[in-house]
Amino acid sequence: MPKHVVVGTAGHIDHGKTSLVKGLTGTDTDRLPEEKARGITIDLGFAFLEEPSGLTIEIVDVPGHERFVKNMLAGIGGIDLALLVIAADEGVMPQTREHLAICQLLRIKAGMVALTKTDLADAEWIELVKDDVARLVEGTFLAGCPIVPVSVKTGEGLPELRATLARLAEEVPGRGTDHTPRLPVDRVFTIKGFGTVVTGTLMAGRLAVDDKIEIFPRGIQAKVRGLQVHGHAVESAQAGQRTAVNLQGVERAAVERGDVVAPAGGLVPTVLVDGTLELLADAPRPLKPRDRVRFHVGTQEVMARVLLVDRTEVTPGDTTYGRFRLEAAVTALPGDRYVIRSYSPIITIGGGTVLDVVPPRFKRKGGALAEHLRLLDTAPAAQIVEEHLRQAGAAGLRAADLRARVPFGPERLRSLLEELLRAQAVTAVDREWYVHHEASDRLRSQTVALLEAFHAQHPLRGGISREELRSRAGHAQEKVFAQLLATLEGDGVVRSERDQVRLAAHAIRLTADQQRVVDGLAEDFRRAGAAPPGPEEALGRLGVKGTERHELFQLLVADGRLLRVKESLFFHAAALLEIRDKVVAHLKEKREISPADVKDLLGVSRKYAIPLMEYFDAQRVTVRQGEKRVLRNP
Ligand SMILES: Nc1nc2c(ncn2[C@@H]2O[C@H](COP(=O)(O)OP(=O)(O)O)[C@@H](O)[C@H]2O)c(=O)[nH]1
Ligand SMILES: [Mg+2]
Repeated sequence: MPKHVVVGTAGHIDHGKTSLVKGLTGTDTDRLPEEKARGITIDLGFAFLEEPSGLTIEIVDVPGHERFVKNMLAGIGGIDLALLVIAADEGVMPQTREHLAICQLLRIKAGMVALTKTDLADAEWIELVKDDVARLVEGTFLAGCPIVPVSVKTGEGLPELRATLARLAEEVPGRGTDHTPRLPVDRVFTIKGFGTVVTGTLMAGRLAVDDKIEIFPRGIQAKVRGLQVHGHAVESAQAGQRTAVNLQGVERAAVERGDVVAPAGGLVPTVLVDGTLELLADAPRPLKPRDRVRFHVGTQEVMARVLLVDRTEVTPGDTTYGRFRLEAAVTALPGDRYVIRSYSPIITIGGGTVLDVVPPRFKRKGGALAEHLRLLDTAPAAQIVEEHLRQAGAAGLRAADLRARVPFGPERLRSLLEELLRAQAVTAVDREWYVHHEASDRLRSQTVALLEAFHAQHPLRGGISREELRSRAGHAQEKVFAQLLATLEGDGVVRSERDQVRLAAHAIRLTADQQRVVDGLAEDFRRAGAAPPGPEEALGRLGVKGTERHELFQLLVADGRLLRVKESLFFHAAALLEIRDKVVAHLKEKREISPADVKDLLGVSRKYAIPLMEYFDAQRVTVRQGEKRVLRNP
């Protein structure tokens, strides 16, 4: 696979970034009419260099003006190398420092300095500026980096600069393939006849024509109609490439810079982001809870309030954990770096690593949240996955949910889940849901305790309905609960019949008097045959006050000795069987039966005859034809 390395310019306005990119590539990245008129870069510009080795260097040219740092941030997120441009005649200026700080906060790994406009300074001066620059980058990712003097005007130093850039690019490690593909959108436009096109640097993975994608955080699903890289149509784009994506069926107005194109369902939008939080040593004042800041991640910028996790303020130079309550949803993955700028004055003050994009609820006081974040920040990979599952509780998480919450690719995640399964730290349901063992143990003991309590409260009830039990067990996730009941049954702890669940050890134990009533009721209904008494009446005869809801009456209903034919009309099961045999025999002989026939056959009034006929219809024994019935299956 040919390699693509993304280089971003950085540095103060007018220090020669755009001229240098043009000198290197021939491309004038100031393409907006306003940029041409004012002679300054406002928005991101893009160019590229193809090295003989097959390496492509993508260049993102950023604006240096302090008012456009927001645009600079949108372009710099996905870069591999920083090209810090400092004019030899002017030296280090405010945005030189700010851009360097931003690159440092974004954890850009490497880069170089171009000391431009050398035709405007003498050799002695250039040496002084070089020393200055070396001091500036001390202690940063650029410490000891190449500092190449160059003049675009005379062309002096350009070949050396290009060679240095190519050498650094060769040294950039290839982007891993085990990542969810992501394209943070930096431009949106329409092309006549094609519709909406978005561009961005493909951060990870691979994007292909016909892929089903989603525009996050908007939740718009679409298909990739076409892809272009450097103006050429391609079938697929790979990590590191500047990519233009033609989206099928998406309105121009529906997408904006800051959105993220990724596989449908592959990411989660969030308005809460937890992360490490470092305040720059030269931040003008401490950061306090509820301070309003500009939160930048990927190509997105949203306003946010800071919440501090384990302290009342962050002093400049300090690192801690923080939570951001965002005023609009963003889409990021743990491991992403973010930058914050103060609301006013608009300057870069800090940043950090995203740790959690679906932060659990925690009590405000107490160290639980700090503990959780420390774990996500520092623990081995398997423990990070385990922690997410622990927090998910009995509801568990699908592998697909986890993928959008962890800083690892799908393959790594799968092997981590297998590791956790082997260690019995988690259990899998249907090979799809993962539940932490603490949660499933808790659910198990909770369910057993619920059954015990139910039996104690209703000693005469055979069991509780499965759904009722599940809802009492905190509305446990269906599949998780089904698996739990199956396990409990396999372990001989629980029995379930139809939709009823009971403890295996539970048996209905009646007192002598309760036994007398139950036997009496059964006997009464048995003897009454086709003309049974009402429940109240039957109970009354045994000296008990109550309706069919009485627990002793219900006991006979639950064990099937009494069958309900209609509302409060119950028959003894044996009696109902006899009635059915008689009706069927009659139908076999006469082919049809009327209500009057039923009355005669059973010697009962309409009050019993009509509900019985309807009951046999419902039981699919008979079919109604006018007022008469015939056998359903003669
Ligand atoms: N003399 C001289 N002028 C330069 C050189 N490079 C750029 N400039 C000028 O400096 C000004 C700002 O350059 P530009 O590339 O727009 O700077 P940017 O704001 O950093 O992108 C322009 O007028 C350029 O012509 C150089 O090497 N020598
Ligand atoms: Mg420029």
